[in-house]
Amino acid sequence: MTNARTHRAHAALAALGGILAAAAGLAAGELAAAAVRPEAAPVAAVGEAAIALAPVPVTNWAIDTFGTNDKPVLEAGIVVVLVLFAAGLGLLARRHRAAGPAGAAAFGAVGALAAVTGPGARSSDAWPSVAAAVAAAGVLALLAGRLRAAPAPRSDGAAVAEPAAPAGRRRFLTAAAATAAASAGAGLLGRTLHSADSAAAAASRSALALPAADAAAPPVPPGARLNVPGLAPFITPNDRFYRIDTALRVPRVDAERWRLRIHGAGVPRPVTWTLADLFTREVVERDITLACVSNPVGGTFVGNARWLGVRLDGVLREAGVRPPSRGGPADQLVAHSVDGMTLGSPLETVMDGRDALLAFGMNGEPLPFAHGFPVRMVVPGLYGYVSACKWLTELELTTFDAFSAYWTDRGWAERGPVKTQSRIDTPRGSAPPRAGLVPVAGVAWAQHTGIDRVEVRVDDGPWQEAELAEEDTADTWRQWRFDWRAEPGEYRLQVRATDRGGRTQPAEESGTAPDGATGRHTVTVRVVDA
Ligand SMILES: Nc1nc2c(c(=O)[nH]1)N[C@H]1C(S)=C(S)[C@@H](COP(=O)(O)O)O[C@H]1N2
Ligand SMILES: [Mo]
Repeated sequence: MTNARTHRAHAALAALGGILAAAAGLAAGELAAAAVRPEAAPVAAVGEAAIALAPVPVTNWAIDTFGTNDKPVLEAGIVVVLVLFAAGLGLLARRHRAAGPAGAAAFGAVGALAAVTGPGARSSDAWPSVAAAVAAAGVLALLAGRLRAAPAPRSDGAAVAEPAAPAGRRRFLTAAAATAAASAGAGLLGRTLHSADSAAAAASRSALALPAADAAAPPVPPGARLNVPGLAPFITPNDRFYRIDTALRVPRVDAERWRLRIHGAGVPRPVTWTLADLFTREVVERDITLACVSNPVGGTFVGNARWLGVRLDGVLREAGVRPPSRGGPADQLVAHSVDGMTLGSPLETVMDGRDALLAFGMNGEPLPFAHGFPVRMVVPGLYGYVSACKWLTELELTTFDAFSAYWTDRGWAERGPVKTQSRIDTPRGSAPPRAGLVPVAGVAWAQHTGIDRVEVRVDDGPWQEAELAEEDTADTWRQWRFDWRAEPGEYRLQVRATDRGGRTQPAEESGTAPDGATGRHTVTVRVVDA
């Protein structure tokens, strides 16, 4: 082997040592997290912190770019940074014995800090990161020590013929292989312990028999569904329903262990409910369209489902809660989730008689884990971020002055009534329509107000009225269609909706922050020869 090649090989081994030390750290962290709390695992904790600290434009960019994959992309990014850092640390540790422990401590401190400052964190959440740092430092010391026994060639280029070198390298490789195996084993064990918990939760979900509705929703009127290929289905299937939340790992709550506590300002009778308690109340079924404030004009963060649950106002009233208009001291209802998230709703709105629900069923099955199993809130007419708390565990009565919820803290509006919106689902760029009669179709929504008119415009032509599908309820979106006689060419199609209050969507375009996007969805369509 030439001198330079030996040198490179030695450096590669040192970098490998660093990476293996990091792997051992992560595995130890994973194992400790299984004992403490899955969210406290170092990568998960750093990921949660990154989500919490990211400025709103960055989160929006991530959601726009990666959609629902934003979280795996983030975790992968953290691991890549860690691997690079660890490789560098491995190189440094060849010369400086203190580098390994110092670097591991630094990373452990970042993990621990992220873990204890996350939403819903406890001080014990630091332990997995501490365990990770100790394991990483120990492994790095061991591997770097072995490598020092296999010294690199002198940089003056003098020939090396140190008999110890091959033996040292062999000992390094043995230790490296043992570390890799032990890390894989510990990591797997951690994951297995974690998945035993989630298996119990999954079993509780499969075993759950939803109660029948005392007040069933009438069937969706046949006229509410327009049969146009490419148009979003009137009811969004659960596996196609958008998902927006900050949870890197979807919380899996065991239905048997679930509790809902109601307490706070003006609650004379704080109560704690189990799922079985909720099931004994009057069970209602409602079709409600849920929309995200981060939905850009024309976007897909909106879906319509048939929810099964109990009325939120009834549950609150039973606990003695009065809305501000009846002299109650609280004006904000803060929903807490098992992962520490807080969402604040205007109490007056959720108690004004609309069908605000504590929902446990979604389209005929228990809520999927990703959509809040076992119980979430759904409030028609409010964006999800101020109402639709998933994995709900606590309802706290307070005031907007006294408490600022998670998104409000990050610059989003304190109150989030939905804005009237419409979307063109077809035609869209991918499949150019043929000249002739082209069906243009989409959905429009103004929950709890209702949609009264949808109009379409071709280029700068006049606004033309679209055909509206029959309304299911004022809380659901409404499909529409417009038959367009089109010649070959390129066109701009635009849509606007008018709600039951007579308000037409404004032309002014504004971004999603702080209180929801405005503007009219516009698509460019190329019509080809028939
Ligand atoms: N616990 C928890 N609940 C949450 C969120 C969250 O991050 N954590 N996100 C909210 C937001 S911003 C929206 S738009 C809706 C989305 O609900 P979905 O994922 O079921 O579509 O959930 C809301 N409930
Ligand atoms: Mo949202």
